[in-house]
Amino acid sequence: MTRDEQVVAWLGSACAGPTRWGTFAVLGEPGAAEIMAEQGFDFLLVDLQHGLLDWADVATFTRAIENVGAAPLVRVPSGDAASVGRALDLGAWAVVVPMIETGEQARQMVAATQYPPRGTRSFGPFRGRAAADDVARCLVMIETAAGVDNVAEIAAVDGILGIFVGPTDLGLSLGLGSAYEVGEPSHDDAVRTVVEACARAGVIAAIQTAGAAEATMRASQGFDLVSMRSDAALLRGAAAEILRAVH
Ligand code: 3PY
Ligand code: MG
Repeated sequence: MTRDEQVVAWLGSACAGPTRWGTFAVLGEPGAAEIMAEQGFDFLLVDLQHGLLDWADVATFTRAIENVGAAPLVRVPSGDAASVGRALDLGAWAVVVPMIETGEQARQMVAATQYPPRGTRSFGPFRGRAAADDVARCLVMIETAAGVDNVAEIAAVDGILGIFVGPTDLGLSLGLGSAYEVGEPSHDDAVRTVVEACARAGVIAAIQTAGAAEATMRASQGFDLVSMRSDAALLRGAAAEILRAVH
C-alpha cells in the first residue's frame, strides 16, 4: 500500500469500524510521540494550538508517528486556511481545527483541505498529494455553546470528516469552569447533542477525555475517535506514581 492509499483507507473507514484510541502530543518531542504510538494508540494528535512545538517540528512528528503504524492528526493553532493547507503539506493525515462555531466557518475549513475546483487549497507537492480530494480530511472542533447550537449545520457541510469535541473549552463556554464534572447535566446534554448530530450526518464524532473510564463511556455513547490525556499528562502520572510507591 502506498502512503496515500493508507491515508485514504484509515480515514475512509474511521466512521464504520471499532473505536479508535488516541492521545495528544504536546511535549514538542517527536521521540515521546513515537513511544506513545508504539504502545498501540491508533492516532496521535500533534497539537500546534497548545503544545510545546512549532511548525518546523511537524514533518518530523508526522513521520515518527506514521512510521510506527499510527495516524498523525494535526491540530492547527487557529481556523485559518493557510494553517490547514500547511498542516497537510507537512504530512497530517487529517487536520483538527479549533473553535468552529458556524456552518460557514466549517465550510471554509473543509475547502482549505481540498484543491480547486472543489476547494481553495494551494498545490503543495511535498507530501500526501493523491489523497487530497479522495477522502475527507477536516475535523472541526465544537467547544462552545454557539458551536453546539449550530451542530446540525456544521455536521452537514459537504466533505467534512467529522467533529471533535473539546470538552474543557466547552465547560468554560457553558460557565462551568475548566474543572467541570464529567456528566454535569448541561455539559452532558451538549456532548450528546454533538454525537447524535454526527451519527445522523454519517460523520466521525471525536472527543478528548481525561482517562480510560471516561474514554470507555464516550465510546459507548458512539464516539468513533476517543483521545485519552496527552504525552505530558501520561508522563506526569507515571512519574508521580513511581515516587508515591517509594515514599
Ligand atoms: C478542549 O477540551 O477544549 C480541547 O481542546 C481538547 O482537550
Ligand atoms: Mg479546546
